[in-house]
Amino acid sequence: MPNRPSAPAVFLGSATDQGGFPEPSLPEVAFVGRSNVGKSSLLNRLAGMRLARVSRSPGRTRMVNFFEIGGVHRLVDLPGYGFARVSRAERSAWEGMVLSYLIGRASLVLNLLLVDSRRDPLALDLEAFTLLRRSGSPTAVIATKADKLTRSAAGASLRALRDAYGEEGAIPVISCSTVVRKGPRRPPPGASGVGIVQRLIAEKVRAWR
Ligand SMILES: Nc1nc2c(ncn2[C@@H]2O[C@H](COP(=O)(O)OP(=O)(O)OP(=O)(O)O)[C@@H](O)[C@H]2O)c(=O)[nH]1
Ligand SMILES: [Mg+2]
Repeated sequence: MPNRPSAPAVFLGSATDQGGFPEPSLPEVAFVGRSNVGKSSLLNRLAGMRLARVSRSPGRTRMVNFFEIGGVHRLVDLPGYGFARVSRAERSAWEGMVLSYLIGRASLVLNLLLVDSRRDPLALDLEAFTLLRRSGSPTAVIATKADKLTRSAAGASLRALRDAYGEEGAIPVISCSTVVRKGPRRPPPGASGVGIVQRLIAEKVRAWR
């Protein structure tokens, strides 16, 4: 998959339930993770353009958003979890929405669980991981914002996350950063992560059907 798709990336639409989801006619990659973890930022980097809204205030993505990339595959931005001030009803609405997408979606070829590199595995992340495993599609864990760590701290974080999620190498755990530093400075930790994720997506998309 080239860095910038030749055909444009387009927003297909948002939905909160199965009735609103597009036909499962192209392979799809789901982005799951805590609010503010960096889902929309990674999605935009992979699309090569600003498609999904990136915000400082958590909890902006409240629907399932579908983006089509080059007419070849789709990136699916799921609402974030774990933001403050959410009621029990809102939480179960979130779970219902995410499960209605994940379970039985024939076109789902890869789940990306995004977790913050700077934090130990959180209970909510482990719960989301369990949910993703129920989808029956392969999952990879993306450790985001690695640029905020020193190289050695980023290495230690990756080891801890591999212990928590890696299932002894069965689940890829990829350190990632979406910031682009200009100039001759050494690239930040995680700089090569976007390319690794891109190759993983390309592999799953190719293998579809
Ligand atoms: N330093 C750094 N900041 C990042 C990175 N990725 C995202 N951010 C910042 O983190 C904040 C949240 O990013 P989003 O991509 O909007 O996060 P999200 O997971 O889509 O959030 P919700 O839609 O609320 O669930 C923004 O201020 C981003 O600029 C990264 O790799 N490095
Ligand atoms: Mg978002």
